[in-house]
Amino acid sequence: MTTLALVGNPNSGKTTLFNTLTGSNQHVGNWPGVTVERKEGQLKQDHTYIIQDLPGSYSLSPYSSEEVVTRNFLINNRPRKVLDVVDATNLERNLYLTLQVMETGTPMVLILNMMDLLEKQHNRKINLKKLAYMLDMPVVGISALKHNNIDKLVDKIHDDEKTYAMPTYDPRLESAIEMIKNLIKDRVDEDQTRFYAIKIFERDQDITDQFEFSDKQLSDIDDIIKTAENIFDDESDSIVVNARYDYIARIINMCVIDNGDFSMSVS
Ligand code: GDP
Ligand code: K
Ligand code: MG
Repeated sequence: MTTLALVGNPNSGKTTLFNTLTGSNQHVGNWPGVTVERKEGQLKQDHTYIIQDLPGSYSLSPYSSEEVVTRNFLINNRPRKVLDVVDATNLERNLYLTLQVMETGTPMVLILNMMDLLEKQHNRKINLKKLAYMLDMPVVGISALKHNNIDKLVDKIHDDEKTYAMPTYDPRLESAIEMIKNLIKDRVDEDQTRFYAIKIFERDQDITDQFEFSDKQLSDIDDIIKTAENIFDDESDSIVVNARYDYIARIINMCVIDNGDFSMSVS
């Protein structure tokens, strides 16, 4: 059995896609300890694939039960691939979660859903090839509602999973992440080191506690974080938020064409 995790912002169309991919082969329950619905099902076209519909999330920070369930599943259950469902009409906002999923090192397929709606917005186009190139991962545009391009998505599900280049942020932030990575590198899987290092940098208490660091280590980590906070004149979690949005802005700049921009540039 191969587990695939459906991840995305609320209302990106995850459940619609889940129903399309699994048909009636579904099992619905609850996640242990929380009143968050748990849904899994077999891929209609190939029953060796189990699809887990994870709760809608905007981030992998412990702000809500939904986000905690989603992040624990990605980190602890290690699905073979993440099917990241993104609302194509809201690309900037949705990519914020995409970047965080990338930080976990899980192989991914980026699914731009709601392409039927995007196509009606004549002023905006997304270059999917460029997006795939920049994110270094498979990208497919679909409409879960209209069942467009589902066969293409199923092909990508069957492709061998691949790693991708990690998004990199401001070099001054990268050096802090690197120092924290060095402190934990023998204790976590290599592909998950970046996720853990960023969470520790953000002062995520749950994750930091898991490591049971010595007082000396905690004070070294605190020095690393405070040095970065002085350089950026900002709180560490907000440094990371800004770094992700800067990265997304660069991607949008390269991959999205707004007709408004076009008419300005020829005038
Ligand atoms: P979830 O919160 O991510 O599970 O999102 P849902 O699957 O519940 O979808 C949210 C809303 O978007 C529903 O009204 C769906 O019918 C609609 N929707 C989902 N996929 C598409 C799509 O590809 N095109 C359009 N036009 N609407 C969609
Ligand atoms: K919903
Ligand atoms: Mg849903």
